[in-house]
Amino acid sequence: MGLKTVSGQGKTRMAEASALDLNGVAVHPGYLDAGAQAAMVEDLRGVIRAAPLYAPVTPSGKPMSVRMTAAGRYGWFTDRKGYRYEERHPAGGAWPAIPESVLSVWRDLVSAERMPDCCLVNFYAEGARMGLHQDRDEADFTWPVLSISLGDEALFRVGGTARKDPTRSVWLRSGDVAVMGGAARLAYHGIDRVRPGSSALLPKGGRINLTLRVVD
Ligand SMILES: O=C(O)CCC(=O)C(=O)O
Repeated sequence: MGLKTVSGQGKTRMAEASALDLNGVAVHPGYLDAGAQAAMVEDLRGVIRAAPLYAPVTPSGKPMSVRMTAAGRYGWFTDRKGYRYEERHPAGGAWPAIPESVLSVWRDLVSAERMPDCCLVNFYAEGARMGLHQDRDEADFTWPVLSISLGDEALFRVGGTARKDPTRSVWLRSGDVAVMGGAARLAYHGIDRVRPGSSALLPKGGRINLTLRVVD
């Protein structure tokens, strides 16, 4: 597989020229090199300082195993009142801006015309997972969802647009980027498990997933 060099932020990333196709989801293995991953984590420390990770609860009252925060105009949010986008962190402040290092991945792989409104930050400690679901709280499904993996490896499962459709899985590694667009925009997807200690990117271990979405 050939490699192409992508520049952005004055840094150089190596991106594989062709993506893997997982039920229509384009997975770009090794999209961010080690330097770009470390720089992005540094930017995310600023996001988390301004908008600390919190423990979300589903509408049925079940605690989610991931911890969450967000950057951008909106944060995706869940509590007993339902799934929705909120303009403020639960502590009351506006969400911080989406770091340029993150926006540059969106620009490279999705669009330079329209930036995402929300960068959801999911943190997976050991044992955290995310059940099979569709991303459908946005107004316009013509915009893809872009997802960046940092830290420990995670088993990513993707099905079709019906819950019963057959699924396929791939291990997402630190620096991988997945784009869910076209027919796969509404594909069911989830994280079955994380492999603890599989990456040294985060000093205390774990996995960060960034999910970028156009909301309205
Ligand atoms: O952690 C991941 O890779 C997927 C996250 C996800 O599916 C979501 O936030 O909707």
